[in-house]
Amino acid sequence: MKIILSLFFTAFFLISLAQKEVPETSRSINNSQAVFETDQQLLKKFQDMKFGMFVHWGPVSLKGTEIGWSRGNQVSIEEYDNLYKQFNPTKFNADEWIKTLKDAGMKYIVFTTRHHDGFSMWPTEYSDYSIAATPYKKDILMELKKACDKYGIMFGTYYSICDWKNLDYPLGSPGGRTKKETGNMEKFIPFIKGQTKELIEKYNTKILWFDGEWEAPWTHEMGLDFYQYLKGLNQHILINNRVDKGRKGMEGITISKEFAGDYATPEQRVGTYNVDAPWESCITICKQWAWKPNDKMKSLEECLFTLLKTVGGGGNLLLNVGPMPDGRIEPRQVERLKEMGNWLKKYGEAIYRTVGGPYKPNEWLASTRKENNIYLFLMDFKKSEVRIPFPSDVKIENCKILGGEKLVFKQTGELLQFELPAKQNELVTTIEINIDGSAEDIETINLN
Ligand code: JFZ
Repeated sequence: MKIILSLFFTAFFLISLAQKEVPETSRSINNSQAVFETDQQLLKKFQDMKFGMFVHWGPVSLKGTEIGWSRGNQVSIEEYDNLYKQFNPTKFNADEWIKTLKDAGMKYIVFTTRHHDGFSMWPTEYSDYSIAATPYKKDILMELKKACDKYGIMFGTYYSICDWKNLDYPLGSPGGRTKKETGNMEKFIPFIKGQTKELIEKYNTKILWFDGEWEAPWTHEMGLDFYQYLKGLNQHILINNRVDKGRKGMEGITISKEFAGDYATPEQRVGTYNVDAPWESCITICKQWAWKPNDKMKSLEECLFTLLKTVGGGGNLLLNVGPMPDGRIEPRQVERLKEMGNWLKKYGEAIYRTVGGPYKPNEWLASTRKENNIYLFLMDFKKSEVRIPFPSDVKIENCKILGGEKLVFKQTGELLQFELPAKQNELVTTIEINIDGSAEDIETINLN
């Protein structure tokens, strides 16, 4: 008996040792000053979520013009900076927003806490230019955070490094094209460090979505220092690649491991296929980031195909809404999001917790994979037969319409063929292919 027990404890000890020794594999950046670690467990959870809600909101919604950018452009600086005195979104209901988010099949939120216009949407200790000074007064950010906690939604915050109103930030409106004599980054950096510390410690944000890093006053050294400062406050947060200077224009792809940031952020476009590095496309449901009356809204087809091409390319989609000045999300935007959610209720298993590929997305096909399954999304597909390349050394065991009938397929050499039943009356035909082996081992396949 003693021998059995000692064997058991030895085995248990060795297993636990092995578990302990498995390094927390981190994509880290070795820089002369420091090593930057990404919480891989949190990153995987974020990537598995695939679909989030971006929210651009502030007193500028009273004008229906673009947040930050319309200051000193369509709206005079004087008028823009006094809008907060009328900002009273009495119909704001955080639970309603988060229910809309969940009904869309979204799993996380990124909310603009302070955009380039310098207005803070929470009662920050570091500025009087905040929600506390409005007729509304209430802490919108805390209400959102509590609603996220209540409904199991990951809470994330957008924060602009540039601040075209703050006298300590060297550039001003319109669009950062003017210079302030009062500019002093040595005073400005403690301000943004103090504010972001509040977002981490008081609101427990899990995502710090930076922006406004592209201007000259913000340097690579400042970006590295800021990233390290923030991770020093909480190692278990994700910080995008706009904290530093690694974003290549609107591409958003972190160019190398030289720059800080846990994931890349292509903007207003589906990111380039990449299943080896984390990325998220941020795209507006309308044209403008902030609310605009009668703005052109994307069709369900465009929204759905954007999601499929993004996830099929290995990324997340952060789809943006701009709430109205009364605090509601426009009913037509709510409806579009609900339509997205209805599709995801039926086919979400082919989206969540998958990996992009193996086919690089094109105009009519996107794909994902999980365990021994490959999912194909045929977008607006008019033909009755599918003929695509397929690795001859991977054995297909089954092929079916996801949630529907089995398909007769033929796998000959490097070719897979199957007939589709009579025209599906859906925008997307979703196919599940079961294979013998792990679908993630399949090399990327280019469809010309
Ligand atoms: C930025 C913001 O300016 C924009 O308002 C929104 O918040 C988006 C998510 O992020 O978009 C940019 C960033 C940089 C440029 C243009 C738009 N640029 O350098 O021209």
